[in-house]
Formats: sequence, structure tokens, C-alpha cells
Amino acid sequence: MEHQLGLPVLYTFRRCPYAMRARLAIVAAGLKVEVRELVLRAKPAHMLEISPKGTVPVLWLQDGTVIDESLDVMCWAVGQNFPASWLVLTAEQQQQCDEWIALLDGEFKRNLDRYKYPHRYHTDTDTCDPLEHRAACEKILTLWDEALAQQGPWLFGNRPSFADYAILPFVRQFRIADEAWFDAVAGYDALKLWLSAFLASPVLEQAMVKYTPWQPGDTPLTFPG
Ligand SMILES: N[C@@H](CCC(=O)N[C@@H](CS)C(=O)NCC(=O)O)C(=O)O
Repeated sequence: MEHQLGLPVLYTFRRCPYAMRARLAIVAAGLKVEVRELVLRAKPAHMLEISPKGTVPVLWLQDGTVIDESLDVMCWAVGQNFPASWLVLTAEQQQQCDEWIALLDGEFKRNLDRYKYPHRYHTDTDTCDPLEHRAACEKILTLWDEALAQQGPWLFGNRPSFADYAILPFVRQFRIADEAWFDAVAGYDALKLWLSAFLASPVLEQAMVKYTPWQPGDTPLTFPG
């Protein structure tokens, strides 16, 4: 299971928004890793050995260090080589960024899951109403829409930052849950522009290149390809 290419190894799942934010930061930082795509129902034994909690992304460095939280993978990538196009946040912006990400990974994700997969959250006594959860997500989207309307096209002005790339994969997922509704709903003008610029960006295209699931013994592949 060694690092055959002399590069860090990234266990990833293409559609996972956490893995996406890690890959986006790796692309933006101009780094290369060895990629191991997986399917969630059949996680590679080696990944579970180095990170028993079993979530993607997992980055395995050449010295054996394991980084298995998406935000930590992003920090590692930008710490290796800060993306030239990204904004360096002031202390105040960093605090705002941290607050938004906490809201995203907590309340937004919780409601997004219930909006997308309500049947998973029905109980004997309670049915899960997806529209209630969509409305809860919308309250949070409004915060980002307002920030973008005031000082867009990115969350902190005219350059992207850690905040944009940490958050956008989840806003993309929110849209995908009901694209026709999202595209037709009134409002969110600045947020929609922000999302569509991201969806058309070369960084996303590179981060979403398809790989066949990895198996031990496969020829190692690099990401980005
Ligand atoms: N806090 C973790 C969350 C990662 C996460 O939950 N990833 C999902 C996929 S989107 C996962 O691997 N779930 C495990 C599974 O479904 O078996 C992070 O930020 O990296």
C-alpha cells in the first residue's frame, strides 16, 4: 500500500461534497496526489485501517500522517501552496468564514439531508417534511445571497477564498435536489450567479473528472490527471 508515485494518496468519492471541497483546494493549490476513487458501500480495507471512522475524503501523506476531515485537507492543500487567485482573509473575514462553515456543516447539511432524502428520516410518530427542511436551508442561503449581493461576485469580494470553495459544493447539492424549482424560484440572484460561475469553472471541471473505483494492485493514477 506504499506511496508508489511518491505523492500523497487521496481516498475520495466523486459526488461527495466533502471530498469535492478537498479536491477543489488541491486543484486550486496546483498540487498532485495519487487518487483512489471508491464506492461508499465497499470502502477499501486500507482506508479503514488508516481511518476507521470510514468517511471520505482521507489523505494519507508520505510520512504516514492521515488527514481525514475535509476542512483539514483543504488547510493542508493551501498550506502547501496558497492559491495565487485566492484572497488572504483578514482576521475578521476568517471569523466570518469559520461561522459560515460551522453553519454549513451543521444546520445546513442537517436540513439538506432531510430535504433530499426525507424517507430516511420518517419515524413511527413523525414524518419528515422535505419542504420544511428546504425552507430552513433557504434561511441560510439568504445570508450568503445578501453577502454576495453586497460585495460579490465571491463571498468576500472580487476574489475567491477558502469560504467559497468550502461552501459551494453543498449549494450545488441543494440545487441538484430539485433543479427545476431552484432555477425557477424568485430571488437569490447573486447566489445563483455565484453558483453558475462555479458550475462553469475549470477548477470544478478538473475536480470532477471521473475515475473508476480503485482496487489494490491497480496502476496508480494521479489527480488532477
Ligand atoms: N466531517 C467529515 C464528513 C465526511 C462525510 O460524511 N463524507 C461522507 C460522504 S459525502 C461519507 O464518507 N460517509 C460515509 C458513508 O456514507 O459510508 C469531513 O468533513 O470530511
